[in-house]
Amino acid sequence: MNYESMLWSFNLDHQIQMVVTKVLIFMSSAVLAVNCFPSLRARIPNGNHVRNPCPSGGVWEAVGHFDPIGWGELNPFGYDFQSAGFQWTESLCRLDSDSDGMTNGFELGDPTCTWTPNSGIHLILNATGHPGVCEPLQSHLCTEQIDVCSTLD
Ligand SMILES: [Ca+2]
Repeated sequence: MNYESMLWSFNLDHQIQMVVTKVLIFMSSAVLAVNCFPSLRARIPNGNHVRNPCPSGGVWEAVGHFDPIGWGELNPFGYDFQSAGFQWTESLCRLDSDSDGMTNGFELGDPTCTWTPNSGIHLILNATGHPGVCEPLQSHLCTEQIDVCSTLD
């Protein structure tokens, strides 16, 4: 192999490495963008205890996502939480992200919007609903929205 072909081979290898590196970086970013971060649950009241209102039941682990385990698209609460810098703010608390007539704070057991992650305030109220899924599912407000449960069951 002469010098010129070695150089060409090196350049091709280098270019392939650069493409592979860019693809890996892009894929990592995409995964981070759509996957939930379990630590975010501690930033909202009752973040580990939001029940799944769909027939499949259980706990909705990723409250800000349409998928209960956290992959994929953010739900309306997820977008509002993101807009709030992933912090439980009074304005986020007073929003009704899923347009079901109940504030996010009411649904997450903080109706007075006084809870903060580090305040030591222990909620005495349980989450009453899901701030990103319109409930009750069969109410007139919800039947006009995306049927979240149909994608799960
Ligand atoms: Ca609501």
